Amino acid sequence: EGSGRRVVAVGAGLAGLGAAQRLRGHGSLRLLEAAGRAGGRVCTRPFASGLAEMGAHWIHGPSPGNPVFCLASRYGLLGPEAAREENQQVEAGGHPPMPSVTYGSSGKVLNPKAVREARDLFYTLLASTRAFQGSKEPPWPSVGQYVRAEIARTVPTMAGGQEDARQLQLAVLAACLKLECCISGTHSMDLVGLEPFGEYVSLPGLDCTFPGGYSSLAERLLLDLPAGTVLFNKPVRTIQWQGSFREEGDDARVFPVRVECEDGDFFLADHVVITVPLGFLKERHQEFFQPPLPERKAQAIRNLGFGTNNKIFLEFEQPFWEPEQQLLEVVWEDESPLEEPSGDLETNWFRKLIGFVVLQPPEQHGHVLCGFIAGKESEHMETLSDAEVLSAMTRVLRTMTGNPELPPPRSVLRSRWHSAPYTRGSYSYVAVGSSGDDIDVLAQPLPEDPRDPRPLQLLFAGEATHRTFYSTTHGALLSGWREADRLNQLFQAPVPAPQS
Ligand code: 6YU
Repeated sequence: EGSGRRVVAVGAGLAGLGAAQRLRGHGSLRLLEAAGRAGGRVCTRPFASGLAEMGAHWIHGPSPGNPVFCLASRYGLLGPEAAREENQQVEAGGHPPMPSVTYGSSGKVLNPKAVREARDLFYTLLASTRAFQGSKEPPWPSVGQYVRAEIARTVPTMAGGQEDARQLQLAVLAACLKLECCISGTHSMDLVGLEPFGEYVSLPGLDCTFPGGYSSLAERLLLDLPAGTVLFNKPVRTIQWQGSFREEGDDARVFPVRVECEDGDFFLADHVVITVPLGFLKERHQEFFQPPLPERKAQAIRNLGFGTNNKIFLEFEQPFWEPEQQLLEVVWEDESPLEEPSGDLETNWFRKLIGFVVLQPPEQHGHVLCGFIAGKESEHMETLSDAEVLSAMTRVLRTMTGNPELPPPRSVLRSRWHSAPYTRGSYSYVAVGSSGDDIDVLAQPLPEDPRDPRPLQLLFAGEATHRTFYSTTHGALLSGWREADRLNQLFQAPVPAPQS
């Protein structure tokens, strides 16, 4: 029986909420959350006349194998489109097609055929990275180096050898690499390991959004928990483990773990489920755990990648785009993946922006574009004022549309995931020098010895602990369920007779 076991979970994102959902009814559970709300990187805010997703945007691969899709459907949180059988069968391989227009920095819309040709080449190259999964000797350490080497090989025959057309293809390929940086949440694809890249699994289904906001899922999960389970504004400062802690006035029970909050409050526990983001762990793991984590675990935290992808929402009085367009892409026509990008963040940061998704439907959202920008440029953007971001975006759009009078957006809202002290970035990737094994090491509970008389003191969940679905909401949810199941199994196991 699990009754009497005390469990603390740290972090009320989808991993923490998922764990809490499955632990209901077993022992006593407290969920400590640093912020004043649940959801973590699922974060919907009001903007313009509708909603803005500051974090997770889509259900990636909404189909029966996706637990976020299943839960959201069960709770009735999705629109009729998402529920359609045909939508659940689309194999988009993580790059769903959207009606789009591609603007060039010369102020003209680029020839869709030329753009498609370059993009097809890029996705063929990206798909070919799968061949290196498990390879002992991949030709290059990173996805970026591999893709660029392959591009260099095709340059002589590219666009029939016509110089102008070739330059355009290269510029589009440079834009494709930036988009991939957003998808992987990294500064450069040169940081993303080639061999492990193919381990990430994309599920079938045409990516969909939550009409009432992604946060409606977190709120629904919260609602199902017994009142008082979650304590908000309770950042945890340290987790002491392998200890012998007693509650004042109760000498009978001894707990191996003591969780101390920044406000001095503390909680004694048998088990702690840790769901804080990898970015937080990277920065704080040394002081956060006492004693510190075993070297293997610390190494995995250092090895795995955690970068930044941010969004910039712009509200316009009137749309300058056509109603059917869902994606406005930008291409800097003087760029090439074969040349070093200009390293000057302050003057050129906005060149990393890949373009804008049009929020649909306009009747709900107003005329709103959502820009995406990854990497160091994105982190630099976080340090600027709203007015500076708005004016840079206005300049980009005027350049791209060739209309120097294009009215500036009426308002701006952006995410700042790198500066967020309890996140420190957007999501994880498998960096050069790490592998899927590091994800499994990160996910291993502690103490390591399975015969330890006080097992499962520290359990690790969160998107970065899911080997094939890292960087997603379904990866996060599944990781929370996984650790709850681990505990539930322990609680159901017969208690061994005390040894004399
Ligand atoms: C998805 C999508 N999406 C965009 C952007 C971001 C993310 N993701 P949480 O952080 O949620 O919870 C931890 C909690 O812990 C948190 O509340 C903290 O406050 C708290 N905490 C921390 N420290 C604490 C302390 N000391 N004490 C107490 N509490 C503490 N995922 O499925 N679809 O469209 C996007 C996107 C801008 C930032 C996303 C998307 C990622 C998800 O948001 C994220 O994985 C989960 O929400 C994390 O949940 P969690 O519980 O683990 O942590 C090949 C290959 C490539 C691989 N990548 C391809 C996939 C593409 C990923 N997609 C991203 C795209 C977008 C647009």
